[in-house]
Amino acid sequence: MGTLIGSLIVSNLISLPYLQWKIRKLSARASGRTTGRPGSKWAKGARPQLSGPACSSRAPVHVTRRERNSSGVSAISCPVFVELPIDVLYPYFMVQKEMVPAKPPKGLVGQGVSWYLENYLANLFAGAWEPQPEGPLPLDIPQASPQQVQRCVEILSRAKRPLVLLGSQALLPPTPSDKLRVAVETLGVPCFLGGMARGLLGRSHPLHIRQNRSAALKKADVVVLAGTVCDFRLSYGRVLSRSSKIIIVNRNRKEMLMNSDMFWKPQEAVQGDVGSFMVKLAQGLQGQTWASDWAEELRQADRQKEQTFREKASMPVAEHLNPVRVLQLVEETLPDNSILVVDGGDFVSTAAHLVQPRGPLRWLDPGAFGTLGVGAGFALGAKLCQPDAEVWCLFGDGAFGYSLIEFDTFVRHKIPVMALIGNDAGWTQISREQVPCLGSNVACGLAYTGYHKAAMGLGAQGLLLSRESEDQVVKVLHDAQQQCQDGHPVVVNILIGRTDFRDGSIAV
Ligand SMILES: Cc1ncc(C[n+]2csc(CCOP(=O)(O)OP(=O)(O)O)c2C)c(N)n1
Ligand SMILES: [Mg+2]
Repeated sequence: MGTLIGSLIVSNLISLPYLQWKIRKLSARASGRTTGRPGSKWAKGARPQLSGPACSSRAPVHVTRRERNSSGVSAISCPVFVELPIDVLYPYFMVQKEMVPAKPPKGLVGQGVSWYLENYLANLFAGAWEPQPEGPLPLDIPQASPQQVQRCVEILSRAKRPLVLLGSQALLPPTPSDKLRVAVETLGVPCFLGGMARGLLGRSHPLHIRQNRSAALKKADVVVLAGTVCDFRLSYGRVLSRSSKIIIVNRNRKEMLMNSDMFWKPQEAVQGDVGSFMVKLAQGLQGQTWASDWAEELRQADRQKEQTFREKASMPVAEHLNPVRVLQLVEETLPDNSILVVDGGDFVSTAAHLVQPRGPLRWLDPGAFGTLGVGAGFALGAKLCQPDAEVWCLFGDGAFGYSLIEFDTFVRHKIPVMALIGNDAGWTQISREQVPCLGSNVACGLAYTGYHKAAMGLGAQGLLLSRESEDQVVKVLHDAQQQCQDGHPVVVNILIGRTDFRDGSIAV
């Protein structure tokens, strides 16, 4: 914990001033995600007028506790923003000096105002000197009841084609990822892994299905949505079959029932901790097996899809490198101790199909809102919290525009992370639909900018991969790794051409 806090404070202090608000917040989020423990951003001087010493009185502690109590953040994990008013950021005597006149005023009005201000001050700091409980607040995590677990056990025991969709919430404490993995393996149900659950089963596990999720959901007779919600990613629930029995588990009731009774209907809606539920489910179904042809059918569909990826990887592209091939080579080269940070449009969505995180809590992406610009902050938090990990960042060139300048930070503070930029000279995910729809590429075009040179200008190492170095991809990746191991941040600028890999997928 000490290291975690130390790393966070360092990450908060070192990023460039004009980006620090955003970058600090993201690095705190990355630390929370990669360690499974809450990360907090220490925000001194969030705005110029707030700069100055942090308060030495107890008032901010008092305010923070009140906020935490009322916001109910313990049930689900999410970023929480707490803004401290300026008048409680400073010590009592400083505020008193600013607020209350030093000499008692003479006139009636002056005395009235003074009386009002003294009262106001007393209210503001009321209770600030009373002892407050130290340490984290006790968490209030809802749990599935034994009856709910039993009903789910019965539903699953009768299933012929069960399927589990595991999402980020499954990785929240208190269940350690190893225990969750054992539970999922014991359960023996084929599963799709999303968010921070990606990588839970390692590489090429027979229960881990990666492709054709919609088709699998249509065929499954029982689906367990374990920390996965029916938002746009599941087509608001429409992707589920009306004849399937749906079990949904989530700590948050509102999230759990999102779009239910409109496009889908749960058979069992369990408001509770996902990891603990999975462990209990596995215990309740110990010894149960399902016909192997269902899992085999899903694996066969995976193999077919992956064969089409191989074909796409070998297709010639009009110019530069084939991104599918490049990403396949990244997948082959990625070390076991890596953390992947992904930030961009089509390039990183392609990577999501081809590159596998090597373990749970090792994949950081922009999340449901797809907010570009998370890369550098995530990389900073990940590397500081897990210094022994190799942090590999996959960027689109458009997204990298938000993160380039943080290479200055990485250089100054000797934070060796690696950025691989899929440079297709554009906001391709947007132009892919904009051009056919509106007939114009306006605001989507970029240039084949020398990002490796820009990084070198900031003092980082820069490498270029282009058509001329087509047979050097793995070598250049190894060179980048070596430079990182020698303590340097590295940018590999990979010039890529166009493929049809992402045609037909969402482009917003
Ligand atoms: C902050 C932010 N701005 C805009 C968008 C919309 N958006 C989604 S993908 C994308 C294009 C990203 O371009 P790039 O990173 O180069 O990836 P590519 O699609 O070219 O591989 C844009 C602009 C967004 N998701 N977040
Ligand atoms: Mg691009």
